[in-house]
Amino acid sequence: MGANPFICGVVEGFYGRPWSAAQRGQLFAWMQSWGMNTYLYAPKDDLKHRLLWRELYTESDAAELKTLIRNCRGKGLNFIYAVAPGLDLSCSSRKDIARLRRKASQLLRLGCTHFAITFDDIQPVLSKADSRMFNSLADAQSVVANDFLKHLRDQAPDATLLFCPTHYCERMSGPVRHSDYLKQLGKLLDSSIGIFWTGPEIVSETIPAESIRELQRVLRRKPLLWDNLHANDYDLRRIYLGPYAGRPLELRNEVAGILSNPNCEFEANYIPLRTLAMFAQADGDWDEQQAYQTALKGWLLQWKTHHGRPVSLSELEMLCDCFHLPFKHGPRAESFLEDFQFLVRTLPKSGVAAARWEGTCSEILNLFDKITALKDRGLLYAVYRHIEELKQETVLLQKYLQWLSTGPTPDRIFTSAEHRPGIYRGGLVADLQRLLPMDEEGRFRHHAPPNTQTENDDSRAI
Ligand code: GDL
Repeated sequence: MGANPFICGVVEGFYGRPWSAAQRGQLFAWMQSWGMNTYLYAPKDDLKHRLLWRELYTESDAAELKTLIRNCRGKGLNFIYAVAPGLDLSCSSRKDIARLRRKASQLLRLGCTHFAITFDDIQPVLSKADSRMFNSLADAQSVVANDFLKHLRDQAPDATLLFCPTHYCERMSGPVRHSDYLKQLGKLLDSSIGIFWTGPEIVSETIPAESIRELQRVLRRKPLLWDNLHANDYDLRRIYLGPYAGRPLELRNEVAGILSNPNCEFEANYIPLRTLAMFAQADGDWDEQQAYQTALKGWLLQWKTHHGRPVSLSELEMLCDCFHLPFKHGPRAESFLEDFQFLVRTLPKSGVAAARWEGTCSEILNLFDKITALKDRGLLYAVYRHIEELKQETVLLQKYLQWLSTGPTPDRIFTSAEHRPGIYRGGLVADLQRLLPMDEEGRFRHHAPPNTQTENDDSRAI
């Protein structure tokens, strides 16, 4: 990774089913054509990356990895292999250190020269044995990482190493200038080792450049952003088709690079990654909305159908507005919500809001019909359940408004033949969610205070 070019690319670093060889092939082609340069292999559920990190890859797995590395490098991209030993690594065990080296040697033989060692999502404590040998968690992890780098360099002089800390965002570390853990990493880790950071939060809505300047001083280097903006492994009902957003352009001067850890559904990542590439290359001005529009046009080309009815740009935009970003709906989704709230209050009058509401409903229903004929079946399966769910809710709301406009008395109950009570939106998780209702801001309120309970309620506890 030579003379410090800005690192820009993708970390396959989520929980869940790792991407297939074909999906990674498509990813490399996208990345090459968009001018990205780095792919980090870190799928949490590749057993030999994390849970069974001590084990070597079998001959056939190794052959697949070798091909992957060759294909990645063949596209001019850096391939980085990450090992995540933190769940049960004993830093003081010579055997474990030897196993780490053995793992690195296998990957070196497969043609890999860039590595990462990751200690995210583990308990931030030293084991008893380790605390006899090391002063702190940072001390133990730094010794392991420095030894790992030395072992790599002994075999491949141009080898590089990246490091993911156990506290990888401000929510975990607290104010960075007061974090002993981060300060020690800064001091003890070999100065050539890049350190990952996800921003103020695990999933950061915004990442101010200033927050990184302070971190740089603590880490004594520019951190490398592991950006979880589009990651959806923590709530698989969500999917994020919106643009790279909430990061100012000057952030690029403060970090060594940005790797996006995006949606588990590979095919859903066109816009997130395309716009990240545009962000990394933007000259002077950066307009998220403009980048979004450009990426939408590019993505539309992948939405070819078998019948003669192509998906339109407006339908695709509506879809991406509906499944946008963790903290924000797209503009059309916002109007869709507002129009419904308005119509519920004003029916049976019609007007601009009613026309716009109906227009969006039709687009959603049409889109659903069209996507089943998509040529790219991978793309279809990536978005299918989300569009299906959107369609179901749309039909339900449409019917509800129709019913309201007939002027039912308040004691009447609305039903829909397709949305059967107890089945539709049913299941244990839905029941559990109802136990702890969320307010409009997504927060959970205190339950009714105990003194509002009746005596009868109390008797139930006996
Ligand atoms: C994390 C995990 C990552 C996961 C992401 C989103 C890091 C460094 N680690 O904490 O594997 O995909 O959150 O859930 O981000």
